[in-house]
Amino acid sequence: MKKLLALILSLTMIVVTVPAVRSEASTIYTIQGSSASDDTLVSNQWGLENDGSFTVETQKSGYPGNPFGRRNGFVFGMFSGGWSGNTLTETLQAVEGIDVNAQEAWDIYAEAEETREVIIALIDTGVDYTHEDLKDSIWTNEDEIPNNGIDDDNNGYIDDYYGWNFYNNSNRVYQGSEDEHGTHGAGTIAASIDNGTGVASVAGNANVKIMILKALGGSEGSGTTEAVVEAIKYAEANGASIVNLSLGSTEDDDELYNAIAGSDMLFVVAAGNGDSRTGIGTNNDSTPTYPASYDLDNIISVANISYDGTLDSSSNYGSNSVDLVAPGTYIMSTTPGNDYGYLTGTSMSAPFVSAAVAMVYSYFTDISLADAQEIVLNSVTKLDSLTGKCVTGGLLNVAAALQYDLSELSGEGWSEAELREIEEAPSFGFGNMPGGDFGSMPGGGDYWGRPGDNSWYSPNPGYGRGGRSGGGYGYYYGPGYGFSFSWGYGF
Ligand SMILES: [Ca+2]
Ligand SMILES: [Ca+2]
Ligand SMILES: [Ca+2]
Ligand SMILES: [Ca+2]
Repeated sequence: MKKLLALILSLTMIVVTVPAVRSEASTIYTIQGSSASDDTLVSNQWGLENDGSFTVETQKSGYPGNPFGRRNGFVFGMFSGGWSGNTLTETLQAVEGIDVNAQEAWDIYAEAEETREVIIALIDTGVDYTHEDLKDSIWTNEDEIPNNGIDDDNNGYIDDYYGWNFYNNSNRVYQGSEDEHGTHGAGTIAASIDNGTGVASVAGNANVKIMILKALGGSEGSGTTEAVVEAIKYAEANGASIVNLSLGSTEDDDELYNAIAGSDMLFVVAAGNGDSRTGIGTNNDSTPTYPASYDLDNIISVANISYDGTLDSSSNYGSNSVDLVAPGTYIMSTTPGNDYGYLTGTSMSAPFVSAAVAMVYSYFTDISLADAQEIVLNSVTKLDSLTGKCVTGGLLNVAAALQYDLSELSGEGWSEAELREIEEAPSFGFGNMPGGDFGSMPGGGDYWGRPGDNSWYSPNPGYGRGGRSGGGYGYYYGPGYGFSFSWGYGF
């Protein structure tokens, strides 16, 4: 029985990343007058500079199908005149100044006499590294000769020139359309600025490179924590200092915790997109999501602010466990095949912060990563709408971070990360199973079951684990047996 449980455990250690795609059709109006750069789509990027003209008209009427369509260009929600009647039209206008002050940040950074190269490991789906707006910002392993079938740098990975694919266990870090999520995040971090095409980004003109570590894939954008952990080890061994994790699960996992706790890298993590049944963000303080909610010094947890200056309704929050917010609603960025499109979710917010920390760490060449983290968190733009929603109560402000007075730094660091003992889960106990046939498993940790509450869960006392996010299944086990379904949510 124990061996079988171990097998179930290893098969169900799953983390997922799926953007919180909108289910309604929408029209985007952008009439911004002045562009911050000559990138053709930059007027759609309210997160960089927001003059208040960005507007989304939403028409709700059970529009079937994927509102993102083919995502060819920036025309979003291509519903035609054939679709009419019973529509509810809502218009939401942007609020000027709800942005990360990118233009000013670019100008400040450009004046630096000296910068250092910073590598951000993007542990996600793959990335289209041939994309016209990304190809100049992709890390390559200079000690590896590509395509010769030899592990030239002796790091255990053959021909890992662009990173590694831990999902398929190969060196092919771009697999096509399933790699949209990572490609989109990469564009927010470091799409080429002022190259006359596509989008701009936070750190596209900075000394920042993206290491592509594909750990998620398939139509659901899911993967095992084992793959994520291996990717973390690769990142640290091959020169990354910041890890972007736009992924998560309501299921806790000791190995993931230990990998982060034992690392000297900084992890920027999406706070999560709430409950898929209601579409409403949840409180990570009381309903943790992992790894965002781990109480570790080297984690920054990021929530999603909308263009009107309020927390997006789908975003998780937490006055103790979520650090700050960054733009995450209708974010325009790169998608596979030289394409561009909007996505929404905390997955879109985290890359803004990863890029910002990287810029700060690159710009101030003598500070530690913990210092860079402190600078970014202490230089947010505080907003009344965020009171009680996150630790800082503020929105990422990259320009303010680059103007930080270094004499204000506390000097406290976390360079020697320490492992925390993980308490072993009890093998029996009492408690209520969630109500209903399809109740969500409680977030994270161990769950104590009571016999007879829901007979198809388990006839015996035992404990379960939180259901996976992303609409898959959770599991429940104990001295008896059991299995339960859980509606999850994407990131
Ligand atoms: Ca601004
Ligand atoms: Ca190698
Ligand atoms: Ca080679
Ligand atoms: Ca561009």
